[in-house]
Amino acid sequence: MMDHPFTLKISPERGYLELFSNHITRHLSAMRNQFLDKDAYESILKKEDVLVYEVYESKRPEIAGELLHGISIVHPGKVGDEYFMTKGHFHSELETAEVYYCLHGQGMMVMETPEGSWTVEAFNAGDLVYVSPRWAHRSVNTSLIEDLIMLFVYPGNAGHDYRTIERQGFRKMIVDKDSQVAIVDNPHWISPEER
Ligand code: S6P
Ligand code: ZN
Repeated sequence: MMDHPFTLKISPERGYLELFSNHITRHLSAMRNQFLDKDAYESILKKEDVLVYEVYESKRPEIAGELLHGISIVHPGKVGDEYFMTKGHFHSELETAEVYYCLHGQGMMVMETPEGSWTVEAFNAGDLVYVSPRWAHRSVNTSLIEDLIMLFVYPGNAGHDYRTIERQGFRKMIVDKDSQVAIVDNPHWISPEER
């Protein structure tokens, strides 16, 4: 099958959404055990199952050669001291990269390799973050007021491995420490030696 090229309008006026064909919503209830502060998590959840982030995908075949793309929106907020963030994942096909372009807001990309190397990239609107092959990635909204809106592009055959991060966590967490954004160790992280 040969698809015809196409253009998508991406603009704040259109809510970034026009012609996107799949809408994924992740509420707090879908993020159990991802945030460190369990009491804060339960107490927010008791009041409301808040929408933490959403993704608008332009559906393409999930095969090598295609480029999957869409918009992710991480809403502002915290669970305890920890900023709202995505679940985060490795690509099942580990040797696949991803590009994120920040359209609005500010954030941090938390990344790590299966061997436990880690890095955190801070970015603002207009910045591009390149996630190299092999690096798990999680986007964190470090604003408590504005949405973090990103365009992402990655290979069609990448796939998602959420289970590894659900099990071992990310090594670093992004928290609000005395009204400053801070990178701290995750005390629950399971190191490669412990796995
Ligand atoms: C997919 C890409 C993004 C994320 C989105 C939500 O490879 O990295 O589209 O899916 O940022 O994050 P997550 O971790 O819930 O998939
Ligand atoms: Zn990805």
